[in-house]
Amino acid sequence: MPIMIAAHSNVDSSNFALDRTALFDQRWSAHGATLEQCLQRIYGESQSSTLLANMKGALQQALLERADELIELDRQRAANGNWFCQQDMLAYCAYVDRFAGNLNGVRDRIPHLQELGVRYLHLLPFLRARAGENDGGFAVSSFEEVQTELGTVDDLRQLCVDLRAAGISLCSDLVLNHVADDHAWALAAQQGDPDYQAFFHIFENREIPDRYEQSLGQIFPQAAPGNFTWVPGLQRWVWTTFYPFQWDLNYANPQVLLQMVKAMLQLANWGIEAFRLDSTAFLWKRLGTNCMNQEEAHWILQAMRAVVQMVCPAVLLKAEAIVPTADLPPYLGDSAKQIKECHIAYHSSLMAASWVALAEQRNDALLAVFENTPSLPEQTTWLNYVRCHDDIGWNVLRAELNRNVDRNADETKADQLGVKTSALQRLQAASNFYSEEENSFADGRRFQASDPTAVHGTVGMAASLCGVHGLELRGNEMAVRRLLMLYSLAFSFGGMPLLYMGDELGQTNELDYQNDPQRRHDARWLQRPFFDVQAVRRARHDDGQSADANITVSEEIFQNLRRLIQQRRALPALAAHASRHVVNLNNPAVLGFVRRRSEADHHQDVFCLFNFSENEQIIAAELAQQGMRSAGLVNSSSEYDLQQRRHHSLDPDSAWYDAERQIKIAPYSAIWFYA
Ligand code: OTU
Repeated sequence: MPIMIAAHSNVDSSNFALDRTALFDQRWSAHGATLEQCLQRIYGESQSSTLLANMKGALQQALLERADELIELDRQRAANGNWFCQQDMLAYCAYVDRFAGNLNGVRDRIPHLQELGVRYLHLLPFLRARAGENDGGFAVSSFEEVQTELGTVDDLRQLCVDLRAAGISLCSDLVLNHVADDHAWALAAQQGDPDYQAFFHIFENREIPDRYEQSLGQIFPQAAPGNFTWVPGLQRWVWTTFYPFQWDLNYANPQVLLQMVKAMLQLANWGIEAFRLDSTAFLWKRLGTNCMNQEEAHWILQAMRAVVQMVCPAVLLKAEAIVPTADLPPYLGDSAKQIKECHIAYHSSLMAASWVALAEQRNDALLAVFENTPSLPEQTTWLNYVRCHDDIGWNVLRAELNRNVDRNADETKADQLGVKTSALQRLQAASNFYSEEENSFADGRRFQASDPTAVHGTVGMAASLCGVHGLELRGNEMAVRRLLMLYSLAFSFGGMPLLYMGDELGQTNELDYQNDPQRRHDARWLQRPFFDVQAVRRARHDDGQSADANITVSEEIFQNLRRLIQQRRALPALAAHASRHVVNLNNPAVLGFVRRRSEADHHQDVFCLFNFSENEQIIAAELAQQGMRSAGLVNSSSEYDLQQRRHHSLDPDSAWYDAERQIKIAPYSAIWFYA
């Protein structure tokens, strides 16, 4: 249920300051020591005590300024810490201008979000960005202003209120790693202010940059090669991991963390309920490493979490760390060590592996990711997605697929699975499959590759990568099944699934960016289309067309996704923390797993099956039973109650046949069995 907040809460204003002071003291005694410890680790004893004192002041101030209704929200969420881990959680992601023109336009789209069952809305960067090229808003010029074309701070606050009333939490990007070269800090640095020069990594000559470069990767090797930029105004080199106009912040300077914490708290007090912490892996630089996932980066995030606990415990932190599965768990903290970090983390290797599985018509890339995905710490969740505004980066899977080859050292077995090729070759093949291969259904493009041995990323809307061409369903049936199957996996794996704007309508690639000199070098714009209002009208039959007029791709996808989301909401075993057990079905094209909510009540289990191949697959009941037994889901002598279960399928041709005792799964289809 959405949390409803009364417009006026009845806090006695005379006691207000006193209450807040007491509240702060109480929270400081619970979390102040954690913050202190993080700061000490990052900055050492002497620097950290001044920072701690300054931060404490900023926190107290922010708590005093926090609106009563948000304090009430904090209280409710703190009492129900798993609120975002339930099976009714669904995220949606969009650019403000492309989705709805501006922030007020987003308010008008709330009914569309509600119709889908969305509970969490990530709007891509809407704060004031650099004039001209700005990496889709990821070059932030001010954390205190909204981009003029998108609206005002008041519009943003009103949007937060309206979304909250509709049970939707607004998520904002908080770009931690860098600011735009026209942010006030960067301008002051360019004017020679030493205090602000210390906000960045600035070098007199190439000596140190060259040493770092030896072990650094590259994000945009074609559009923005190298990690350092010569700034003529400074006559110095500046660290710029991403575009030359995005200056990396120097977190070794305690002032940087203090300013970013203040920026976050102001946004939280405007009503933002979640932060997507952009580029979290890159926050700390260490010579001789790739400067990703350093332990100091984790301490910074843990410090931010402690801050949230003290000022705005309703707020969620989401780590955007596009890293191999093995490097991901620390971003969610560690229950055994009582470390809290982010609440949510993008599961990018799961996303990439599901596209590999679709290309290869084989489940083993996914199995490797499943195996390496640890169970979630309390009150945390994965962000499971099919597509987002960035490229699909295949290289996160390299370690996993290599290991997979080793695991199948037995030659015959490896042959059977076809996994003898190296990880690099497999990923190269997947990348080619989605971008240039002639005899592939996919219509994507290559994105820049980071080094000669790395695999090119892939860009394109999900529907295009699945092979959708044109508006009518006829001829696109297989493509639609592929898209729905991938979403079905994101909905059932366990975590918060994310719908990327346009996918609910099967929107395809948009080529207009090629005519825009500010965007044409960045092919990610291929998958950042304008919301197709006509397609929604058609999908909902709002356009006066009768339901039996030619069915469109949009209608088929929209209606099926809605059904899937509704079904998911009714299945508690699909919540993030229910356990997941892979069931071996002895069929490399079929992925099967059981989600189990309670050891005591198997009745609530959901058995999920996915057919990644272009051919129908048949699973004999006996085989499914064997798989259940060897996964330990029932004991060796008992039967799993498959017959008595209902099933939800995206395809009428997929079904359970009692007489034949077999499950038939149509090509590129998913089935959920539930009681
Ligand atoms: C993030 O991206 C954002 O999602 C991108 O849109 C921005 O361009 C970038 O930061 C800079 O702010 O590695 O973990 O397509 O996957 O740049 C941070 C490449 C990132 C992105 C990558 C990503």
